[in-house]
Amino acid sequence: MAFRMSRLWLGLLAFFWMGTDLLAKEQVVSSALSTQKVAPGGSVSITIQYQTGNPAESQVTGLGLKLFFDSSRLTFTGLTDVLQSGSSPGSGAGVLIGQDATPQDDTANLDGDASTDKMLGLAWAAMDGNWPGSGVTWPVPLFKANFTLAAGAVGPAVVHVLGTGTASGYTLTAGNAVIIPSGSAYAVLDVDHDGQVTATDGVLLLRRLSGSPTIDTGLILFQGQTNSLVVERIESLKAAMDVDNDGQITATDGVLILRQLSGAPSVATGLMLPAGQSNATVISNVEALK
Ligand SMILES: [Ca+2]
Ligand SMILES: [Ca+2]
Ligand SMILES: [Ca+2]
Repeated sequence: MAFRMSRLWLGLLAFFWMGTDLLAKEQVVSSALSTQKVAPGGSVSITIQYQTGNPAESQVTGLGLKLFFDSSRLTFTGLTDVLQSGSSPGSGAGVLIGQDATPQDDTANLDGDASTDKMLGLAWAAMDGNWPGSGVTWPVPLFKANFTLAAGAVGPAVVHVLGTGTASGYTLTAGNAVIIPSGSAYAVLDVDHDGQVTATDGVLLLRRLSGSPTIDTGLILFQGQTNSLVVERIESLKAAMDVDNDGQITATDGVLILRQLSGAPSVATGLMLPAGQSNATVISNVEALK
């Protein structure tokens, strides 16, 4: 069985690399609910869904991905509703070809986030290039990842998705899912801990996400707060701040957050959002952190 599986994997990789279409194309993986508040000790279910950036080119050779999570905050309880086959069930076209039975150690920190120490891989392939199959509803649910949030969890737990095998010529854009323990004393975006989420928090965040070590210049911080305390807090929370769902925490996220906290009518003006994201999805992501 192991031999058969490894041949399948090799075949899949070769198939992905054989393509000649070098146009930049996009496979997009996202969470149906990118931010959710959960009571510590409660169960969490994250639906991972999929679409292509260009709806006119929706059928591809497949997808391999890994899901990364923080096992100190999230206990993995299993996958449910895993997409097994696409258009031709049982014929070998558009099928799930591999799935880790249990989470593996992210020893090499493949997702670049030290807080996520475990990972789980899945892959689908269609030798006829017809995955996930016609007649599906977009975005296609790939699976539900189920967890229990640790009883003493403080601060957000982030789940990342990273592509391990995209269709030839395609790049993968994958957003994060963020689980916030409900009942926290401070909102995630209240980075100066004055008890309110205001434009000042947005300024502090944008400065830090732009790489600045000194972020309180010209601002009066709340009693007991210092530049280094706020910087440290932002560093510990920033994995939750990918509000444009492009899988990276950048100054763009800072700009979007600051605009929303300043009451701007359109937060995304002049910025390029990833496929599937809009002004409304960004606003919803920012509001979920308040
Ligand atoms: Ca990691
Ligand atoms: Ca504040
Ligand atoms: Ca981002």
